[in-house]
Amino acid sequence: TAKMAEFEEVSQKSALHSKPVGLVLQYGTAGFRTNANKLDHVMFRMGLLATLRSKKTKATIGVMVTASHNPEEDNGVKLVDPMGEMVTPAWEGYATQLANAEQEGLLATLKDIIKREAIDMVQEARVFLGKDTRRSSESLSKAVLDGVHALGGHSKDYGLVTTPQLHYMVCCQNTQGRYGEATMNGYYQKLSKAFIQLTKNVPNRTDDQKTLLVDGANGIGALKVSEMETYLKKELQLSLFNDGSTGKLNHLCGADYVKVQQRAPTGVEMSAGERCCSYDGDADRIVYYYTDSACRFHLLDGDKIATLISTYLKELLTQAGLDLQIAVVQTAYANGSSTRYLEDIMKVIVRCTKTGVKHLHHAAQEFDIGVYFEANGHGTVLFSKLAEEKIQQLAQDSNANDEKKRAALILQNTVNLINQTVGDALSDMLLIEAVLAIREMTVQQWDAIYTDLPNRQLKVKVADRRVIDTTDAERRTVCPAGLQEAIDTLVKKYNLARSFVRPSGTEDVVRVYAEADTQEHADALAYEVSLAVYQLAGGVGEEPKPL
Ligand code: G16
Repeated sequence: TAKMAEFEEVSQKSALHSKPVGLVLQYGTAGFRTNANKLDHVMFRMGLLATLRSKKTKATIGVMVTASHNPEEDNGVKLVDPMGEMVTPAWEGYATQLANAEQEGLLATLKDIIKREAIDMVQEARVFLGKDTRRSSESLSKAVLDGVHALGGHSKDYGLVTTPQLHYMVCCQNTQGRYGEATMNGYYQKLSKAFIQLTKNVPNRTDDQKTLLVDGANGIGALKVSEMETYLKKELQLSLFNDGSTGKLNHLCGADYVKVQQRAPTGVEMSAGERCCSYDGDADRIVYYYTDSACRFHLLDGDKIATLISTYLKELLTQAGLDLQIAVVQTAYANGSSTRYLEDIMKVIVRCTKTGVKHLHHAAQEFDIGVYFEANGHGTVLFSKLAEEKIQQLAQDSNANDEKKRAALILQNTVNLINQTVGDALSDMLLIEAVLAIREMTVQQWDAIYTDLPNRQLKVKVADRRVIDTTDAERRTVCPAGLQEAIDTLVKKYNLARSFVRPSGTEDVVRVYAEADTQEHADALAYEVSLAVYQLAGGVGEEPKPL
């Protein structure tokens, strides 16, 4: 039968992508991620899994080959569900089983998933594929295709795309074009049209306001923002740095570097007051920054972005007279000042979830308008069906007064500008630029909305980071014994202090976050908590040192 032939094909092809005996990988915050030379078998098997997922959902599934913010030597894979979301926890479980099955157990594991999910193997399958600019991405994406084809799935290879562009294509395909056209041209057209609509009526935008410095992290974002620029018809003029022509991916540049190090990337020529932004390695994150006349560096991270966008949306809702509930979703990394500002001054609902956009995305879906951003700059805005309908109705209502109608039209273009499938550096950048233009705000005025509490992030190496178990959206640890008590004691020494630790789901480290009233105190607390992790959670290598 056809089915038997397919299993035979899987058997033969999998031998060409064999698994190193004993290698065990965990499905992390955003899929599998490790050194690229350990991933060939994982890619082949994720091709198999995506095909099964497509048969199960009767929809197109996406596979993105990228390790995003990780160093060039790493790679990884992100799976995209039909509406452009991340795959569900049950399927993350299957992914783990499939990736870790020894060679001789692969078919049995595959058949087990087919049985448990009652998958109709005769059903057609379609997988969209994308990859970032890493050297290893080329051969690893071929391994994915081998997996798809072994199970008889159809494939469309988009080649070099950003992660959010692939999410977008999957969503367009599965909504039969209602979300947009599943081509690069369709993506650029939709975003640029909305951006031009939003900015064209802003009076007297100066050249300075239309200019933005972009750090492309030497990755895929640099390529794609250059492609998009021609569509923007000079309404936004970009100076691109770290475009990948010479520098190394994510090395001393990119959103993660800028956020964690709290300093400008290398290779960007910025003068005082100029607006700059950095993408990460697959362009799903963005952070903004500038230096002031005293050469001090100012970071505008995901929290500042969420505040800017939610303030803007709230104002528009008021002007439009629309009664829609707006909420902001953050993680434990959100700066305490941002949470206080959102709750106390802005009076919006704030939710906190575990790290990982998949968690934030789901929490944001519970509201009419859910703005979600991780402090690292990963985020977007979700509009419920009801919210989109109300906005549209008002925009078309001939009886509505001018102010209401104008606000509704702005909201409508804003919806079109946002990539609702996942955080998207290009879309977020255009949104931020549009908001600053419409509200006639400078980057300094945006920065002044609230003042960040000084903070510090550190990494600690331990023998096995799984010994750390957390609760309360990762704000407290329950294992190993004594660690939370140690953190509590240390936090009490400082004013306005807060600290937590969690195992990273993308790197082999434990992450430590601390904030306090001064930078010295935040640094001291981060160091002391790192030392506690090192001592109580099996630290390896050099002991942490004071900063
Ligand atoms: C991924 C996830 C993000 C997460 C980040 C760091 O980002 O998509 O949600 O914040 O990893 O995760 P962790 O602290 O567990 O290492 P990216 O941009 O690297 O794909």
